[in-house]
Amino acid sequence: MKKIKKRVLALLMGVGLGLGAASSAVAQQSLEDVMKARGLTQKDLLAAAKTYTPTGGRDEYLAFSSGGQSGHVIVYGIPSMRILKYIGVFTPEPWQGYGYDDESKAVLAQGRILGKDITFGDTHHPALSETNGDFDGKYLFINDKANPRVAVIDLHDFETKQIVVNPFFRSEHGGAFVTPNTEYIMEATQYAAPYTEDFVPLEEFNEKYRGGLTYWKFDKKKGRIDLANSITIELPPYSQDLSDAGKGPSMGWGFTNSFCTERYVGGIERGRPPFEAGCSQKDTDFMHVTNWKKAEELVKAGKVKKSKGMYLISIEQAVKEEILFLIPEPKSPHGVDVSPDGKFIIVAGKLDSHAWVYSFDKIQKAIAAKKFEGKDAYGIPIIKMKDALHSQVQVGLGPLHNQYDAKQCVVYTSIYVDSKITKWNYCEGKVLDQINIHYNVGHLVSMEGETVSPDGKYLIALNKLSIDRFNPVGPLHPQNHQLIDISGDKMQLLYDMPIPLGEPHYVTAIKADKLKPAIRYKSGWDSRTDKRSQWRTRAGREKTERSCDTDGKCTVHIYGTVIRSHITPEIIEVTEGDTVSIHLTNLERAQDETHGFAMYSQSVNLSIEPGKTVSTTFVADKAGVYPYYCTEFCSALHLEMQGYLLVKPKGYKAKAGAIQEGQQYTKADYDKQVKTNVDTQAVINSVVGFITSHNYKDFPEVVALVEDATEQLGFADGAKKKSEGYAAKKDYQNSTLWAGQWWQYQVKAADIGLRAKTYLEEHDAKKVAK
Ligand code: RUQ
Ligand code: CUA
Repeated sequence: MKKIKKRVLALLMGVGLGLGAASSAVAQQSLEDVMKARGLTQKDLLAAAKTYTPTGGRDEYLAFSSGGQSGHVIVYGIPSMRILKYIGVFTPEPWQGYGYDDESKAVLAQGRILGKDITFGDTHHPALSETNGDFDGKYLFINDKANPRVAVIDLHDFETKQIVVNPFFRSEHGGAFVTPNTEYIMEATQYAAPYTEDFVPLEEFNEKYRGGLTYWKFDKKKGRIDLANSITIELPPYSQDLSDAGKGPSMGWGFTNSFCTERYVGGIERGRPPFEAGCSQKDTDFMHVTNWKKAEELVKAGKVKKSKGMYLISIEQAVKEEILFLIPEPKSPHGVDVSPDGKFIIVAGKLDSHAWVYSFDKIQKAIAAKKFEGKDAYGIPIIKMKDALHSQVQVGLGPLHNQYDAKQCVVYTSIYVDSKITKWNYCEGKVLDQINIHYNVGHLVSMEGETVSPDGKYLIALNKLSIDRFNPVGPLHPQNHQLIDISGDKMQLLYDMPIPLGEPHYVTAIKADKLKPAIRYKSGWDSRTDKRSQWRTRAGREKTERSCDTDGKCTVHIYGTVIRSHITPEIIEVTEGDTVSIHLTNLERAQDETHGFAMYSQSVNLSIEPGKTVSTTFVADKAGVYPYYCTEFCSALHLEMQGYLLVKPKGYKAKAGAIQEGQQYTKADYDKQVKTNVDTQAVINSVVGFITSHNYKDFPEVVALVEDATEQLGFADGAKKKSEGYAAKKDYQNSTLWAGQWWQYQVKAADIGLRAKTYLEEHDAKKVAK
């Protein structure tokens, strides 16, 4: 019994013991010893204490960062700055099976452009869904600058559900930004191009090239963008940049920056001065002010024509209907950020040292009085800067973006050239504090800083260069996100976090308790369409169906399942030339029991989380033997979670005879295995005794574990019956093998039971009377 207990425990513990000695040595050191050895100051310790998160601890905020050129989204915790997940969005991501299973391939295929697969994206601006101007924790949107696309990520499971391609644009930058109730997601062009797909010479730039602003309609019930009810407003060929949606008094309006309103076209090789020279001549560019509420009313009144599947409002119509205005803004501006109360819009001028505060009230007064300084070349009325400006504040050289604090009138502006962050008061127009950044800060993010009720607390600087901040890893450097404490009057730098995955332009951060992600899927779930999969399979219902069309082309559908620690089926037989479609359902209910599925030479790699059904389809075009296995270390017998795809040559005749087993078993073997099982059961019973003698029902985590363990014991019982059946027939080969399977289920149950026991011990569970 002792020996068995040891054996079970050893098996369950696997590797990873032996830390005891080292940790007790550390415990003997004093804090001063460590500070001395590592050269740390009191200030360092304070910063460490503000970010350090003890084992098992959770973060207060979650950050969703663009993954830049990786086309992914990076999720990390604040203040620990621990990376939690990369979400595959525009780029395949094998760990999640994204771009490898049929279901997610279909999502990526929505992003095809001009008939081509685009397997990368230049992700820039993540935006969280809002209700009444506050983050609601339901969806995340992100844009792709290189290929004008927007993706929808459902925060119920952190998976990408939809990609939409802008039918008019050839490039974009300013997206995604959401309106206060996620009515629309804003996406503006960057580099002007013709709205048609044909060739138009650059000589016709002013007449035929166009910018634009799309208000993508979001269907909250379906959780998807609705192209048919989306609205694009045609804009002049200025390089539109970032946007922001109005709120409170400015609800219904949108603001979009631009640069290169000179409409300059470079051409170094033609002897022309380059873009950068011609695009920075004028002292001011234009802020575009758009009225999306009114645009929506026009659509409802049937006044807007459809083009390429959505509503398109021409510049002419936009001017006539008074939904589009321009206001001069500092040359080559970047961020345009509406204040939490919706009364002000702060614009930072990249080539200027000022931040410019516009008053929405003044803008409205000018519009109402039809007080304009003139029109641009496309007939759009221009509001005089003086008539719209509240104040103009010197914040540093090269201001880019703004983020709001919980404190009234306080805003933080990233200062690119000076490598600083400036904290200032935009109501009174005075600078409050500055901090150095390493180096050349781009965006910055405060906690829920884009909403009607920013939380303040932390600020993260997203830096364009890291230079000497980390151990060198070759010419391509990691990115550097710097965490800053903004809870006091003075900003305090807490932490440098390297990001090794593309240039993360923008981050948005939400209070973690607003997110309610699922632990498992409903059984047989297709997570990409959010419906039960037509390929779902229940335990015991696994099957293979082969059908051939009249040309003799055959398709084999395998309805399979995965559960600790086997894949059903374990042997798949097909004929050379067959199309093979493997559909796997994870039968697990337990938390974190994901199984993988990888196969030799077919580029097949699936991630099957509890409840999920995924498929992979390929042509078995070469006869041969193709092992497959589970890629997640899911259990002690994970390595045995394996199988073979046998692709038989056409016309193959099976040889006579059964599979030769390497081992022959006797009654003695059977009895030995049964004894092991009986002893194991005693261990399980003692664990069960411990659990049930405590108030485990007060711990939902433990209740879930107990359910899982009970299920495993049910399977053990099934195997036990089979084993005993064969033993009764004196078939000791099969009885011993099934007794082994019975033991496997016991081991899994014991594993879960011990986890539950440990949990109860760590959480000081109380003894209860039975
Ligand atoms: S912007 S360059 Cu968000 Cu500063 Cu993309
Ligand atoms: Cu399932 Cu390893």
